[in-house]
Amino acid sequence: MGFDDNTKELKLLALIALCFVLISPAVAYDPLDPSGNVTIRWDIMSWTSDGYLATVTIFNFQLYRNIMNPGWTLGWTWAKKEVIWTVVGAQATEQGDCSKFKLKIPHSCKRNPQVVDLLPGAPFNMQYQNCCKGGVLTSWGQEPTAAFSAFQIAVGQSGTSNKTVKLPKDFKFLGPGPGYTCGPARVVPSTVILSDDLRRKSQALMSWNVTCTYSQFLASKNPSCCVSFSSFYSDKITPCPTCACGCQNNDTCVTSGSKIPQEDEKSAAKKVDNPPLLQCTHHMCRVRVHWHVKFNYHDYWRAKIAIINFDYRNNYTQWTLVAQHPNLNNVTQVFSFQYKPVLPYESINDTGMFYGLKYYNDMLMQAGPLGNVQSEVLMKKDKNTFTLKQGWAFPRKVYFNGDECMLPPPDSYPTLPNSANKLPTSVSFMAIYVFFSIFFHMVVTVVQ
Ligand SMILES: *[C@@H]1O[C@H](CO)[C@@H](O)[C@H](O)[C@H]1NC(C)=O
Ligand SMILES: *[C@@H]1O[C@H](CO)[C@@H](O)[C@H](O)[C@H]1NC(C)=O
Ligand SMILES: *[C@@H]1O[C@H](CO)[C@@H](O)[C@H](O)[C@H]1NC(C)=O
Ligand SMILES: *[C@@H]1O[C@H](CO)[C@@H](O)[C@H](O)[C@H]1NC(C)=O
Ligand SMILES: *[C@@H]1O[C@H](CO)[C@@H](O)[C@H](O)[C@H]1NC(C)=O
Ligand SMILES: *[C@@H]1O[C@H](CO)[C@@H](O)[C@H](O)[C@H]1NC(C)=O
Ligand SMILES: CC(=O)N[C@H]1CO[C@H](CO)[C@@H](O)[C@@H]1O
Repeated sequence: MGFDDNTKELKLLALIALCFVLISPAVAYDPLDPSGNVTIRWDIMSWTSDGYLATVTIFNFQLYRNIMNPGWTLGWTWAKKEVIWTVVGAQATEQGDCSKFKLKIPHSCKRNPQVVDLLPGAPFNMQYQNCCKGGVLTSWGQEPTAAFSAFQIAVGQSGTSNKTVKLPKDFKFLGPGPGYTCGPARVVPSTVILSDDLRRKSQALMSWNVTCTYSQFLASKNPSCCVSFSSFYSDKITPCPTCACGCQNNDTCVTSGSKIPQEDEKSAAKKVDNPPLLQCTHHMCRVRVHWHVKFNYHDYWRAKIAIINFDYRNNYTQWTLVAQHPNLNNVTQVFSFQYKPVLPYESINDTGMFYGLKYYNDMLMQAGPLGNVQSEVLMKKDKNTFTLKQGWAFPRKVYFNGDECMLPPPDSYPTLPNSANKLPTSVSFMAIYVFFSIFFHMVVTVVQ
């Protein structure tokens, strides 16, 4: 039982996914995280003489797409002539024209304000609960308690009751780059807020939600990462496709080993939204993921995964790697990364998320000798499906930080040599192991 049903189900799901892709490439839909979204919730906590005081909370409900350095920016357009008197735990990027005000000057008079988070360590009187993360949010799958952020906003000239207040319009979320599309604000049942000691519930006077979804297609027309393959049974390395991430910038790249200009290092330290400064490669990607089929034991097999950064200007904090492979339903052990299954459809357990260990390798350093992280995955074979033939041992899909990476074309995967049908003896196993460990190291460090 089950096998036929499963394949039918798989085919159906694939068909549905394909339809989504074909009908609307620009619509944000990620088959591995179908309900992934960023939700912005406004809770009016009190009415004031000319407006209200609200807590705005941003939730990153995406399973594996984090909001990276330099963080989120939230923008909207006021429905009336509202002004922002104060913001606590964040700040508007521009004050705008407040010349109409004489005594008390608002924080921002822009009709379409943009708000950014404060940096960690902001002065105490400017902090708000769950604020001040430099706009960085982990993904919900990684760490829900670090996947949301809040600030308080005092709004004037807005109406002072739930009948007269108008919802802001045209929300824009940058996280940190483009790619997100926000729906309209919708009034929702008032949020019930639990006090810190969990002993008192209070209720917002009015709440509304805005939901934003991500589309890689809107973010960039080229991928930002690519995948290369190798295996213990072949000396052929399948490199990333040429120009996998576009070759438009190949005249501004830096050849490996040359000195990075001093100013660049300085501006890099300022944590502004730096355009990448890439090492010259044939793929021109910011990140390459290498999947090496390392060992074939009797009941288990082992893959080695390396992630290599080619960008001299950006570290990846709290990076995530998602891989889809049919054998990920039987992961036995993951070395030096954390691992969590991603289960978009209850019945199919073929996708998982890898991420770094805190303070050890949760930051992928800028390009250079430290710009890589590595792991090994041990999987229990299902004797009915396991094979080294036809590239079965390689992942079907790979995402880095929520963006899908370009895979090599399937006909270029390492293939089994004809003689490999005989399993080597355990003595030569050891030799092969040593040889390919060295070989893998070469692949990671030398091959670009
Ligand atoms: C946003 O994500 C949350 C958590 O996964 C989910 O409950 C909610 O339905 C999503 N919202 C939309 C509009 O998809
Ligand atoms: C507005 O507030 C009144 C009481 O303050 C409440 O009865 C009513 O349901 C609220 N309306 C909405 C749309 O929240
Ligand atoms: C509004 O957002 C909050 C927080 O994300 C969520 O718990 C709630 O279910 C949302 N309400 C609706 C109606 O989407
Ligand atoms: C740069 O890209 C162009 C195609 O866009 C290609 O013709 C050229 O050879 C590339 N140059 C280098 C140095 O890779
Ligand atoms: C990356 O992080 C390291 C260690 O925190 C820091 O020294 C370096 O300046 C950072 N590089 C960039 C480009 O932000
Ligand atoms: C999915 O696979 C993982 C191992 O990779 C296993 O721990 C987990 O229990 C599986 N979950 C389901 C629902 O099958
Ligand atoms: C060989 C083996 O252990 N296979 C298991 C893989 O995982 C699925 C469910 O996750 C089990 O049903 C298999 O028995």
